Amino acid sequence: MEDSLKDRFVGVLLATMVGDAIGMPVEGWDCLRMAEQLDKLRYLPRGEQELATAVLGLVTGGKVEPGQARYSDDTQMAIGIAQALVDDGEIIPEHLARHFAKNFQPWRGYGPGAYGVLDALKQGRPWDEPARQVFGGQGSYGNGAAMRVGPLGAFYWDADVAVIREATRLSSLPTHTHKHGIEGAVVVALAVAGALRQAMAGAEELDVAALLGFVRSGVTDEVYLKKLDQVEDFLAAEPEPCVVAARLGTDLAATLSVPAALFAFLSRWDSLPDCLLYAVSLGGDADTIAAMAGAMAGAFHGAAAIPENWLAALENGPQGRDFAVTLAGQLYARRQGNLGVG
Ligand code: F2R
Ligand code: MG
Repeated sequence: MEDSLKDRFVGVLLATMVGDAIGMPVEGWDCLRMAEQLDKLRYLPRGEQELATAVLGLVTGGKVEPGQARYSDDTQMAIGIAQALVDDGEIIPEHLARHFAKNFQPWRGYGPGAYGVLDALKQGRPWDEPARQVFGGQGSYGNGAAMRVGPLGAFYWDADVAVIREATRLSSLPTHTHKHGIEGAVVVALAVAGALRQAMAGAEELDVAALLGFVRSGVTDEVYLKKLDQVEDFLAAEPEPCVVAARLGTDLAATLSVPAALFAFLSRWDSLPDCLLYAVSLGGDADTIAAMAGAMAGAFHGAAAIPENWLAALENGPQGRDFAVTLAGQLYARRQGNLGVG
């Protein structure tokens, strides 16, 4: 029982990293281009592809040399959340901001708003100023708060919905203060927690309707509620991937990428690799959609479901794959300690 929970904490962080790494080289490709290229790549010998050969090899089932798949800002920030929870046992935004700033490697592909915020934090600005001031004082509605929240969903897997909402809100504030940026993170955190709940209750098959209901129970924003309705309709109708992409969105905005990640998980929950490949195939913000779907699938299946060649391909230097496994183990221990059983 405890091993299974720990494996799912590890699964959340590692599948975030894998989804991020396989989607990153094709981030920004539209869905039709993805379909065309993936189809071509399937028949090309490895080494002939122009772009991101090694990592696309993962997507197309090829062999990839160890350590070649690099992660981006999505995983770097998820690491920051896990570290903050390990340190504090709760989200203290000021401390979380410090972790984000300490980990910040500008070349990891941050969104422009987040880049400026983290740069300002690194220079010592008060933790809550830059995020409030960005985008003319509106705050960011990008998916940056959602893409990183998987470890928080795991940590609060059996908490009340209101507790998950509040912890998620606090985790968004150092970079994302717009209500759509925050609510997107709430959707992902609830999906991760709900998936983990079902798995720990012994479910071998995901109860898709129950998971959607659980997420809906914690969402208040009308835009997201409408998107959840659309996700439900698509689950029944199973349109072509590029129709899903066009209707749900695959953009950097949270409202236009979180629903696609949820759909990828709910429609492909029975196989973690299929779920991630489908998420990438939607195109657009592929790394982030796959990172979010990965967190959900990792919560349900655990790290054991990640193909070995995908794990082997992940970068493994400082804060790489092995570090993530250790960190997720610490997050699990911290959570068990909080419960007085660890
Ligand atoms: N930065 C990237 N990808 C760069 C683009 C790659 C490719 N060439 C492509 O075309 O897709 N990826 C990383 O950024 C995303 C996470 O972003 P985050 O942390 O939310 O950043 P930011 O800058 O705050 O928001 C993202 C964009 O959303 C728009 N936006 C947000 N709030 C806005 C507001 N209030 N008003 C107007 N626009 C707003 C802006 O365009 C922001 O740049 C992930 O995909 C990660 O992988
Ligand atoms: Mg992205």
